[in-house]
Amino acid sequence: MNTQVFEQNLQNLQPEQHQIFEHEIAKANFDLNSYLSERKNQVEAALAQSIEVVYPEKIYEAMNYSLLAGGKRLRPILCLAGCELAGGTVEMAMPTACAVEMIHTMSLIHDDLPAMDNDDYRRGRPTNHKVYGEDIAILAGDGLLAYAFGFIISKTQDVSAPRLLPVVAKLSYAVAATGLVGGQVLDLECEGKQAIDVETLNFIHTHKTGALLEASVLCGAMLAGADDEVLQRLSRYARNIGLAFQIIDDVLDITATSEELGKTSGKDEQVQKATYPSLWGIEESKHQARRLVDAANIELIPFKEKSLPLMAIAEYITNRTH
Ligand code: GRG
Repeated sequence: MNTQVFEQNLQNLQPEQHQIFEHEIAKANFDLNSYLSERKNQVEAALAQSIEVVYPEKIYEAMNYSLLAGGKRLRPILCLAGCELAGGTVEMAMPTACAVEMIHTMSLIHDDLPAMDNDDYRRGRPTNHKVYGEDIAILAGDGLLAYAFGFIISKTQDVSAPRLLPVVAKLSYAVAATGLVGGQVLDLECEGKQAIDVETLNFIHTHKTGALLEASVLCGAMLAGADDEVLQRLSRYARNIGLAFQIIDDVLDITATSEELGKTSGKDEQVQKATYPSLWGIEESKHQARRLVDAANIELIPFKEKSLPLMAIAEYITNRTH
């Protein structure tokens, strides 16, 4: 790859010139599909070994039922990519990558419960409570959440304790009322209200969806000892892709089938939920997502060719079909 041309082109980038990113990624011969499938396989292998089924078997089976049900594994892949960009290794970040997927999975289990979104279908299978009952599904979520933090601390190698502690704290605040839980509460409060403004919608999704995506990238980079300048760039990158991810999620809820999504499509319309397409329409929503991805990628320019995986993941977020 001609790094100099890459750098010059990207330095002059205007937010609307997303073709330049696509062009540079293609020119660098970066094969996103191979990258994603390789990382996904590594994550699947690590997750498959992460929870041993012991007595009382039922709870471990319920945890593994949802954890090992597939999914895009976007958050763990972001964590590994954040670590590699900052000079670390996949091995160093894998326990944290598994932990973010455990936390994400528990949030899906709880989100699907009758008291929340009340859904029967997730990751192409009946939801956890449909198989194990509500009591066990709640406990499976609790079990995954608590286990995730211990897993980072006990399984991470080649990272000093002073470097590991802030990673655990960052992840904790991303999940707490300061992050995912807070976003979910506001989401519940806004249920049935179509007339919410874009600031409220942004608050919900920067917390409910964005906080864990951001923590995934940042925790990966923190494990590798990234400095503040790098972390701030990655934070802005992640906030932008987090919102773009949610906008596309809202669009796909309208345009994709349940089979494609592996979860019930058309749910937002059914429960009269305020979404980005309900505020802006589908085409403008896609345009806004595109702008956010461009803004995200601009943050990565100083990292030159090291930025290619994160840039390509950002492109994938707007082009995805499920
Ligand atoms: C975290 C303590 C704690 C409680 C949970 C229920 C709840 C509080 C929060 C809801 C969080 C939630 C479900 C956010 C939606 C995020 C989102 C867009 C999920 C879909 O993610 P994908 O598309 O799914 O990455 P896959 O299946 O591919 O992993």
